[in-house]
Amino acid sequence: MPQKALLTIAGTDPSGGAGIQVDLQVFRDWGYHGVSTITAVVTQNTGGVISFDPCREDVLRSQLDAIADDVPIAGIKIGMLPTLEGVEAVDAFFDDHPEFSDTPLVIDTVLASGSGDTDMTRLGVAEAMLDTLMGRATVLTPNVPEIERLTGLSVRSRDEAVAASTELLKCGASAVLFKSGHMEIDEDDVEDLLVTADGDATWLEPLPRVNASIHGTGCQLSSAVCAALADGMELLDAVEAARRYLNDLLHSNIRRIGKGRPVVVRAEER
Ligand code: PXL
Repeated sequence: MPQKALLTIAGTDPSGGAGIQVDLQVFRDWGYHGVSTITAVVTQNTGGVISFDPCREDVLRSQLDAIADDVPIAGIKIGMLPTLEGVEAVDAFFDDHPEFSDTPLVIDTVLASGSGDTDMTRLGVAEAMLDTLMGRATVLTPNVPEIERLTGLSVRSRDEAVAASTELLKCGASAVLFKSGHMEIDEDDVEDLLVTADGDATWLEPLPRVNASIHGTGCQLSSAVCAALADGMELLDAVEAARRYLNDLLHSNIRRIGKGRPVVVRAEER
């Protein structure tokens, strides 16, 4: 039996801090070979996103078919998916490959860049994702601005976070991992929330906050959850393990490699 791999369906980041480039590094950290299909070429550096060019939908689909027909896949992560045509192509791919119906699927609900200043999707894409792909997810990983835009609800308190996550689950996803990072309900720690379709809402272990705006954290958390689920962990354990993995990196491996935001590095300093 060939070795199982993890698949990321996402956009690129030339700086290596986010997107496909960092997803593959996370998969490697968790002991998996990474396979990747590109949804968009993003022109960006550590200073931010400048522009993006979506991959043609038939090219996205043929990348997916080529790899899915070849390599056994233990988990799938979807990141930036900026066009309606792209969403339709990926949704049709899942329709045509029912063998993935039990494969863990983590969808990072990327709507804007982590710094929040640049739209990463075209108009109507969030709604199309809600109506189609998001319903297939094992877990969605929205941050505050994303869950507010997806549900139309404002999230300023713990109760509102539970309410918005519960609302988001109406799309059919099995769970929502709500990232409270932007909210500062606690000055020193980050307390994320896991809400499952069977009605459980669990505030997760508080982890020490890093007081810097680091590029690529959402990409890395969702990829790590994907890897932990592929390992066979229960959802709550997988999410906690992924959060601890990222939090450790954020406290030890942060460097400014360029003029803009710091990133997680895995190489030795030279
Ligand atoms: O974190 C959202 C995100 C996803 N994908 C790519 C990105 C970013 C943020 O900058 O660059 C390629």
